[in-house]
Amino acid sequence: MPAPTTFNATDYLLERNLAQGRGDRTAVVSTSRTLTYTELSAEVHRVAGALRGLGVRPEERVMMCLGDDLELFVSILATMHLGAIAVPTSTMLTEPELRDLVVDSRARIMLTAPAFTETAGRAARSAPDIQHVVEDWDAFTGEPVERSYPTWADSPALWLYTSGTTGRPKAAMHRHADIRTVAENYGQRVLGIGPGDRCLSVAKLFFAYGIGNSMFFPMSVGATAILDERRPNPALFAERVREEGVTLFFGTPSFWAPLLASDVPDDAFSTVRQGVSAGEALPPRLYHGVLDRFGVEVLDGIGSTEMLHIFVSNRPGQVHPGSSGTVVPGYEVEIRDATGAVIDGAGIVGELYVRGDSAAIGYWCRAETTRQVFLGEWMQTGDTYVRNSDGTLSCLGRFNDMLKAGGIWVSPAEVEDRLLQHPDVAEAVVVAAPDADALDKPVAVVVPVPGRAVDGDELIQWCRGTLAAFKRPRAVVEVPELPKTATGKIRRNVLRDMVST
Ligand code: 3SK
Repeated sequence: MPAPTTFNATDYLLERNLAQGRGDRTAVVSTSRTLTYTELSAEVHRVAGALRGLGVRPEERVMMCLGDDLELFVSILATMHLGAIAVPTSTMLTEPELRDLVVDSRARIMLTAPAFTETAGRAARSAPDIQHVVEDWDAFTGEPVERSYPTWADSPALWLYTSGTTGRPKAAMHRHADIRTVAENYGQRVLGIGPGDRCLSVAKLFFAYGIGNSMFFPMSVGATAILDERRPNPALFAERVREEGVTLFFGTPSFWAPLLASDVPDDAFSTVRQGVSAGEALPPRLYHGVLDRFGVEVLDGIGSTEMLHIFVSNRPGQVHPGSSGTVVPGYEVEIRDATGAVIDGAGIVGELYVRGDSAAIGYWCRAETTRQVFLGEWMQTGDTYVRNSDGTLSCLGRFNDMLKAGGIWVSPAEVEDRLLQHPDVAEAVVVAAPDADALDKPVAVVVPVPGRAVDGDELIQWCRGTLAAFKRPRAVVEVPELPKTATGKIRRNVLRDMVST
């Protein structure tokens, strides 16, 4: 039997740049420090030593809850360098939400920071398998590990938790090879990224979209990543674009909409050669607004955590507003009807399926869900799509009930559970409704307990108590009863129409 191919993603992203004479180039600029590729390599080896000091072994999960700064950037690379699995998690979750992930992953180590003591620190300390919680980064050091572990292309490298198409968060498991695949397919072949590019992303490193934008794409060609751990406020990010001479800017519709409503100067993005948008469909109004006012052409595309990055995208100079564009090199897509038959023609609505080499190997400990989503080489996206007569593809929403708010999956069931814990609520349903910018946000439709009335603001506050802010309903609509089918199923489409008008 031939030996598997040895391939380590940290070698590809980091050491290859040193070997190819790019060691003096700037690899990463955070709000606190700037590192060349040579300096970054030394940091990665040092943190790998610290991890080894904690007994980290190849293929063991190392969980991280950190903002977009050097500690997180270096930790991800150091973990993969050791052959272990990097598990960056959202910094937006509450303690119970994070605890579920820590327990699910069975990680022994949590890398975090004092800013997250109340969430990640507490979540980790109460999880049965955790043995080390690292918060003091000055003390976290060790004998440098110079040589990477000889992982195979198929070895697990990165887990990303997603609510995805089926509610309960689950870890999509990615291989070392997937990282090179997305860097080449989208970063290089679609964006044409080169060593002179300077990348800034509003999506953070714990998202698939963010880690591609801020790590895989720039490092795959010796370019520069600009990190910013702050919330993506238009004025702050526009300032950063100008200060750092950003050339590739990765946004989401939830960023472009407030940017257009802000008084950011019209020349603020003059260094940007290309804008990118993902997370949810970019309304044409936002595309034209950003182009007309800031002179930035924004490429809308669709990706998924399961495919690691974008697999359908518009192309530079050939944008079809209101569409996700065409399939990215290295992928194939099909639109299928409810029986699974492939729809060939234009104008017929169906569900989008994709195949390509960056597909996750499955979800950690979710055999049934894995079998439902990964069908041989194909992955069922859960998105409703239509092929336009010019060959481009347009997204029409979700095939099931999951919704996306600000580009992040929200499970209605999770929010409904919380609402139902309130003593005044008898029944609750959460659906997506477009806001003033035509971007979906969760809205709760509730039936009060007989004899009681609900207070919308109080219910929203109630949700804030245990749910991450992006999941909270933005509005509450009180109804005397819910529309149901003859078999008692809630007619969510009726409620969606009701709150959307
Ligand atoms: O939501 C998307 O479109 C997306 C894009 C790139 C990577 C990951 C995701 C979820």
